[in-house]
Amino acid sequence: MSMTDQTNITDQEIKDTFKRDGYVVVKDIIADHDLEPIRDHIKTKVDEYACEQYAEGNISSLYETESFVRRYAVICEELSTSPRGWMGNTYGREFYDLYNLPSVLHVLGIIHGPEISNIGGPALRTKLPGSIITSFPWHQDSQYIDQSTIGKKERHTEDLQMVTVWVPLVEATVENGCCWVIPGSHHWGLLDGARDQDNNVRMEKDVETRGNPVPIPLKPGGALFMSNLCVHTSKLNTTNGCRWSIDFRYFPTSDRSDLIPKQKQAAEFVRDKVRRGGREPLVVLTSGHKPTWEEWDTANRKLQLASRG
Ligand SMILES: O=C(O)CCC(=O)C(=O)O
Repeated sequence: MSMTDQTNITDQEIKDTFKRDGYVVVKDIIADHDLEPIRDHIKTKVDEYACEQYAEGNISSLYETESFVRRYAVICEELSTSPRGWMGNTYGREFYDLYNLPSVLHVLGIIHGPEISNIGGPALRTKLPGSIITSFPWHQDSQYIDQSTIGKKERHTEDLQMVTVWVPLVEATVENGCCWVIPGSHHWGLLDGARDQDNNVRMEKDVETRGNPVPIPLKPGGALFMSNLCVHTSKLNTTNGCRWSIDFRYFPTSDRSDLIPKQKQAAEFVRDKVRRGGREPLVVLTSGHKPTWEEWDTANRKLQLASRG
């Protein structure tokens, strides 16, 4: 299949752009009905949260008539809270389906090759109005994957190609805090940086003056595919609504035949870290057996049971 018809970018352009810039934006790649189950998941969680807070007398209204973009923001405003992470166990059939969307796998096949797995859990994000903690400082995703301890620098995945797929659930604009990237920065290698007390990674060098940052405003339906070494950030949301998005990651399955020993070791590091976190990496592209939802669900439940001892 060629992507040209739907997205106005050819397979060759996808390949060349990703190689040159360390990221590629593909518009109109995900149908709205494929995003709706994720939005429904969020709506359910926000509703549960509103009911809980209302029952405890912490908020004066359930804010049921507020829009998708506004409801959680209004609740958080009244609670005077602005959390870094977003509540909710982001796991279920709707996420399995998203990781396996044929159009997304098609692009991944072009830039990443065969035999890849999803890391098993997404980052479902809201950037609340004025939230500093979710205005993520410049970083490379490898830094988050590799460095689990505050202040400690670890290097595991510098030589492993991983791909982040960043997908807006509402229109992402400069005003509400879309992603920014530095084209070509994936050629800089894994840069020094460490997690700070707030859990966000801080880099040691001033990357803004080393490259030319560009914003990536994106409408729902589009996706930003980024290398794990692409330097990126997202800035302050200056609107009064939530910027909802989801991002999920892929890495080579550790038994892929073209991996050199240090890449295999890095793939095993990622696989084991994911498993310790209670998720089974999901093989999405393979010439072998591809797990069904039921098989993946069973594997995840077993891991969860084992971790409870
Ligand atoms: O969604 C955002 O605001 C930032 C996302 C990001 O930095 C990432 O996916 O690594």
